[in-house]
Amino acid sequence: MGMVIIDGSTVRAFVGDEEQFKKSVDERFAALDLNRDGVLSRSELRKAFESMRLIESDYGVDVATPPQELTRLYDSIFERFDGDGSGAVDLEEFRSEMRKIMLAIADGLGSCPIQMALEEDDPSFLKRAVDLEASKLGEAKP
Ligand SMILES: [Ca+2]
Repeated sequence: MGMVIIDGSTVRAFVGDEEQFKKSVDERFAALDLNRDGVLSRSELRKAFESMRLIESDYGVDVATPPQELTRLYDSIFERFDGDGSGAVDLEEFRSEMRKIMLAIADGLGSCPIQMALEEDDPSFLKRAVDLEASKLGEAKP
């Protein structure tokens, strides 16, 4: 486990890197589409959020949250993702909502860096953002 410093610009650079961001989001979508029907169902999306740890870190939910409340929360997230109300989230909807969420995180972080503990194989998008920044810094060195 390593400690990394992350701020809004790290996240914004990741979202702004069309190729990297799209690749990360598309990979995640494919991994989450468990029955491979090309869309995310309510339960697939719920699993997504459980695995991404976005809920704990970004929605401020702690482990003591009652199950009914969590279900309500996941329902409201699903409805946000399912922009056209079709009952399933397609890749376009997933991309656009992930972009909004990451930008909201960036705004939340602002220019005030926070220290985060990340596992080397951490699957979160924040880890991707940090890796991308690190690789760019690496390239900039003589
Ligand atoms: Ca599916």
